[in-house]
Amino acid sequence: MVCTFLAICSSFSSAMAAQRERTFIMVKPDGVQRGLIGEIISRFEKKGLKLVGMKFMQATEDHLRLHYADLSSKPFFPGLVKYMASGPVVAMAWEGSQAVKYGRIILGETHPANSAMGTVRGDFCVDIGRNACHGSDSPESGKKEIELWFKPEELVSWGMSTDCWVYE
Ligand code: DAT
Ligand code: MG
Repeated sequence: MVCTFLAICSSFSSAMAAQRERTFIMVKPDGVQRGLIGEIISRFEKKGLKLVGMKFMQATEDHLRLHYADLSSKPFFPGLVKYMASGPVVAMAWEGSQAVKYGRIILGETHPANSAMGTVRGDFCVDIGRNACHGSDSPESGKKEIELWFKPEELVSWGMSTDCWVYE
């Protein structure tokens, strides 16, 4: 029995490596202030995604201008950068099959009003400018954002023992 289980788990690991994707998830200053760190992390854990990087930090406005560079022409950009630098955030890298897509589903739509109950933004947020969390919108931005927020040595490659119960 134990041997069968180990065999399934070890045959899985090479298949899993091939479909690995990473997303950058952040608990924003309002999420931290409102005590939502544990709640948000918990939803990613329960989904079956794997945490590969995490830090509690206060980002500078310069760093956030880089993070949100694509939005620099938007009228809300200066306010967004100021608010994001106003308090600590939790920066995280999560890994798994379709991690970017699942991350966006867990967090909900950009505007909480369009977010289904059961999503973070649908359950806990009201205004678009206080939507508690960030999630990468494509595998490419996931890679770019993780490189912006983490040094390579801050990311951990590890085998999660439940992987063979999450992936077939
Ligand atoms: P998302 O965070 O869902 O990827 P986005 O990348 O378009 O959304 O925008 C980044 C953040 O900027 C978003 O989480 C909240 C803020 N934002 C977006 N549109 C806004 C608007 N029209 N007014 C105020 N803030 C806005
Ligand atoms: Mg975005």
